[in-house]
Amino acid sequence: MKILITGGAGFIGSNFTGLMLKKYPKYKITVFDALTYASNPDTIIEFKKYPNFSFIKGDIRDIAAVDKAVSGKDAVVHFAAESHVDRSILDPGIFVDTNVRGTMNMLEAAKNHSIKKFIHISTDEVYGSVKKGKSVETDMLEPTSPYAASKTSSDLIALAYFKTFNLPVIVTRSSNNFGPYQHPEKFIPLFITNAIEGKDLPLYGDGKQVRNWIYVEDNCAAIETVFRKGKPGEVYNVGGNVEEPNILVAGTIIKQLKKPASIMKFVKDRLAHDRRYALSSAKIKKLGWKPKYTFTEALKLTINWYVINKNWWSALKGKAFKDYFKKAYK
Ligand code: NAD
Ligand code: TDX
Repeated sequence: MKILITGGAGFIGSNFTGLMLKKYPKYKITVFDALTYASNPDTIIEFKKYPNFSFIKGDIRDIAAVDKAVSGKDAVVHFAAESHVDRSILDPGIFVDTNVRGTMNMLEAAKNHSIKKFIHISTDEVYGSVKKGKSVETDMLEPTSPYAASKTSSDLIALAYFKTFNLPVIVTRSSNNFGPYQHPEKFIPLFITNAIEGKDLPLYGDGKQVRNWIYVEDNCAAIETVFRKGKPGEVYNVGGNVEEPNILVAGTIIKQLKKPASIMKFVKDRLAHDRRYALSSAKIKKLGWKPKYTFTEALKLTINWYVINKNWWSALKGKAFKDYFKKAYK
């Protein structure tokens, strides 16, 4: 089996690539990634020791590059995307180009090369803010941010390729991931690394927004389960087993790193900030998957990883990051 993984130099994609290389030494795994600001080339260095690994630097917006990479493969797992909500508020255009057009290029190449399995990685943000209960796969899609809207569009195009061309597309929609190799622009790694550096932790609004956190290893195990047992044309939610307000997560990080509570600072809220995400994972549980980690133990592992791997994340918090940060928080 030859598998193409897009976005394999990013957070979830690299964790998934690591899992597949270890679990399937006979599969040929190729990562296709543009190495944008969101990636760190150091992340994939250790993959180079696997004889079944190869890497292509390429952009999913480039039809010819995509076509060449997909040719000869059996399956595609498509993670590559612009993934940060705050950046989509500052610059929505690239979210449409990458997430919508880029995904469409992947689907078109997959159709032309008769790909046997196409896993499209989506998000709980497609459902929008959830007042009560939990989102199920058939709920109405009500995305809020340009990021979420671009992911919703790409979901629907992916499902259209199943319905129209019978391309064996499966969609996973996971909740907020955290764990090793996540870019420090995102909430949990930003707060951990700022606390380590003795900087303030910028909590948006009243800090009572709720996220349904999942450890990245659990999400990767879910994607692998769907890869083996998922049904073409179906959507699978993948939620963690905890719902936690941001302010409590921030408090736990501060406590574990033995920092003063005063570093937590309330700042202006994100525009159209979704109040709560909550997923029902009943459907994927029927395939035999369930999350292994509790939030408490996974957060501890994650904090320890960032303490030990300062070289990995400090490389991502240079001048370009500081310039972005100033624009995002002014
Ligand atoms: P990430 O930003 O860490 O990584 C994205 C990767 O895609 C990077 O390696 C980047 O270089 C690559 N990429 C970006 N644009 C590209 C392009 N035009 N061509 C080729 N490669 C490109 O993202 P992540 O957090 O790992 O998310 C991966 C996927 O999972 C995304 O589709 C995202 O929408 C989805 N998702 C993420 C979360 C989360 O909590 N992080 C939750 C649910 C779904
Ligand atoms: O500085 C911050 N302060 C803050 O209070 C940041 C960066 C975030 N927050 C809040 C906003 C959210 O309520 O923390 C929560 C989590 O924020 P993000 O890490 O930006 O995640 P979110 O917007 O929920 O989106 C994430 O989960 C769904 C991923 O970035 C998406 O790619 C995924 O689809």
